Amino acid sequence: MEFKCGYVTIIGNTNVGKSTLLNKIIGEKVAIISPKAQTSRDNTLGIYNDDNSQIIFIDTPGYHKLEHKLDSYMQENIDTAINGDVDVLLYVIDGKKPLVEQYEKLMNKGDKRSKKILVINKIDDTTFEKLYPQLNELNKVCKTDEILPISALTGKNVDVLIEMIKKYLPTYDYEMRYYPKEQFTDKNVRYLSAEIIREKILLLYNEEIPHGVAVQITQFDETSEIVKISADIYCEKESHKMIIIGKNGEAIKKLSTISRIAIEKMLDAKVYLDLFVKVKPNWRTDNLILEEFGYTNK
Ligand SMILES: Nc1nc2c(ncn2[C@@H]2O[C@H](COP(=O)(O)OP(=O)(O)OP(=O)(O)O)[C@@H](O)[C@H]2O)c(=O)[nH]1
Ligand SMILES: [Mg+2]
Repeated sequence: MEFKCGYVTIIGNTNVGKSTLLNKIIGEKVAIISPKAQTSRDNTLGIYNDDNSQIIFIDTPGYHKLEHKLDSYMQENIDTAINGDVDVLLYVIDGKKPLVEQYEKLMNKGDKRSKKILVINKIDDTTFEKLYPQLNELNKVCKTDEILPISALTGKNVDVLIEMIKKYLPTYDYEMRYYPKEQFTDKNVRYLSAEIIREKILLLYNEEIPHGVAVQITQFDETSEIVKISADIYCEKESHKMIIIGKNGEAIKKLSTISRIAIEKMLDAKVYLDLFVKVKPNWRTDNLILEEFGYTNK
């Protein structure tokens, strides 16, 4: 018997589809997704299992400008995830944007010993005519072990990617799994619930609001049939609080409803969700508050 087991880190610019790819591979929603930049803040493990392998994927925050201490925390997460004992690094780029330019920003990232696969995502939303000339240019400069065009959204070539990764993982002559076969992430439902609320905030409000928002679960009571969840939504300004709540509380009602439905789907249970909006000026630059919110690597 030949068994494959190892670590794969997914890196790339913000919004290229790293978390979408992770969810597609795992077949569960382990990371939140949004059309806005800087969606993921933490590293998230997605554990892929089949009969002859276990692949531990690490989804990272996207590369972006460092403005706040929160950005430094996100950058630290990427650094940890690429410099550890990583067997394969996936460089994810957006097939709808200039390929060579995106590749060149990633080409020196990570440990020299890791194998590297350049993944060109979003090919469902571009044409061969647009891609082809760029692929020629890319081939001339690209030093990764493989290049693969995929669509994380439709799943095109995701199975090919899995088989490609397996080639580069250590081989065992016994079933080697770091995690139990039924475990598919390192995150618990409490964390995932907070993330779902943040995902819906990214969906409903303009860019400026979600980037300054943190969600804290204050109650998670699963003792009765209806799961009772309370969450504090922290924003940076009184004016943002007004926008989040909306006229006559309509905006927060909508946020609460769509968040509740998504959490119910995840938990497969009825949920009672209570949201509170609070203001903490400049929390993104305050080490103590970042720590309180769980944005710390200590
Ligand atoms: N058309 C198309 N859209 C995609 C694909 N993959 C992801 N997207 C979209 O791209 C946007 C960003 O996706 P995410 O998965 O959140 O991107 P990310 O790289 O994790 O972003 P950060 O967490 O901010 O670094 C979302 O609107 C996705 O629906 C794809 O294969 N095709
Ligand atoms: Mg992400």
